[in-house]
Amino acid sequence: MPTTSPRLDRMALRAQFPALAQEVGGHPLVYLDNAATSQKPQSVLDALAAYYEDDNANVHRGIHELSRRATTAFEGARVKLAKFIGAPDSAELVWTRGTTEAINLVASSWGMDTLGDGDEILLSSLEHHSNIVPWQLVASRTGARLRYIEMDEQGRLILDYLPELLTDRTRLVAVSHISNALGTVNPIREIADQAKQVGALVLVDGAQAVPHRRVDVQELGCDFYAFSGHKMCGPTGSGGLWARRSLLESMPPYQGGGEMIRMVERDTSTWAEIPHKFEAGTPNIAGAIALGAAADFLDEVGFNAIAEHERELLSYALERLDDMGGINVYGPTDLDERSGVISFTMGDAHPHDISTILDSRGIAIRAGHHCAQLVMQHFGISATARASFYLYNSTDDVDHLIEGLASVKEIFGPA
Ligand code: 7TS
Repeated sequence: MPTTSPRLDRMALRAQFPALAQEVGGHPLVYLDNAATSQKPQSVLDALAAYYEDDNANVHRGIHELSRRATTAFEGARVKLAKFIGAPDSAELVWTRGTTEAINLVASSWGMDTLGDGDEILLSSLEHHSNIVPWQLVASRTGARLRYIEMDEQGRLILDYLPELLTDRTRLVAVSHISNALGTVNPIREIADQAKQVGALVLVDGAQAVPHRRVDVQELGCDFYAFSGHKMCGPTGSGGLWARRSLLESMPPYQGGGEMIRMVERDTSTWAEIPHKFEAGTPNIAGAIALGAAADFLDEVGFNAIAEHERELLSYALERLDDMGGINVYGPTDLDERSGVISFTMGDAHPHDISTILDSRGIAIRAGHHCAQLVMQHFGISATARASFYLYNSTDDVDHLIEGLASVKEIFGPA
């Protein structure tokens, strides 16, 4: 495996992830469930521990040393993450529990405030449920209508129909940057450019993109960008929403409580400046700080090296699966149009059985509908098995997967 970065020296890189060193059922762990969540490097674990061991205090309120330190680290992480995704201004980055909360924030605040009868929200049938259900909730309360960009037989969005789908009623286009169920990489800039022509806003679900490639929210031309920390080497319960300043300033608060007000009176209140207006209550301070450490870690490895490595793994795995035969891989065949996610089925073997057999060999993959039931419906299936790669995976991991699948084949017979 060529290494373009010393950090991508596989053994050295793996050694930084303590959870990868364990055995499962007497086998070395082969972790291929990275689209669900990534493992965490020691530097992120250290940042979490250091906050609780040394600086533990609430932010923005205490006039004492620990609170000052906690606030500096918390707001420093915001600046770091804003830069990480190309945001022009760190006040435009709202901390959330992850992608789901970020999208719900936009739906509840912007959606409930501005949408009305007959307005249209354009989604895609590739979406994770967290970029569908919040819009269904808003649509049912506002009278807005949901429409969908459909996908082709390879799970690529059919953009030929976009000009007809985008009308003067379209208020929002909400699409994923990369599909978690198929790995399809969507041409966001192209979609955003067309959406702008009818004056629609664009929300991008970046849960599967920010961990794997350099994201620049300005280059993408979107208005909202949501992401999760736990898929990018950061802690669970961390993540964010980026939105243009003018939008955040015009949106009403999402939740009410401490931290988000300027002044409270008996019947009314006024709001704090962005981003605090959207951050009611004590935030996930340790999570934000450790997410900053995750961003540092990924920057140090470098996205060119990460992307190149994942593409090599994807190409190697697809070749080996093809050689094996009897495996139906979903998603685009052109590697330029997909990321390191391989969703597949194998004849009569149920994806849950595949996953259970692999688990007995220490191999972690995911099986199910991947919170993307519209994708499953499109292909007329109820579930797939899904292996997903990250920077610490190796061709050895792929070899173990192939051996495991060979034993599935033995049990279920050829497809
Ligand atoms: N959007 C996409 C594209 C996702 O892949 C996920 C999580 C979410 C949104 C929700 O992110 P959360 O961090 O708020 O939960 N995807 C998966 C998955 O594929 N397997 O487990 C979680």
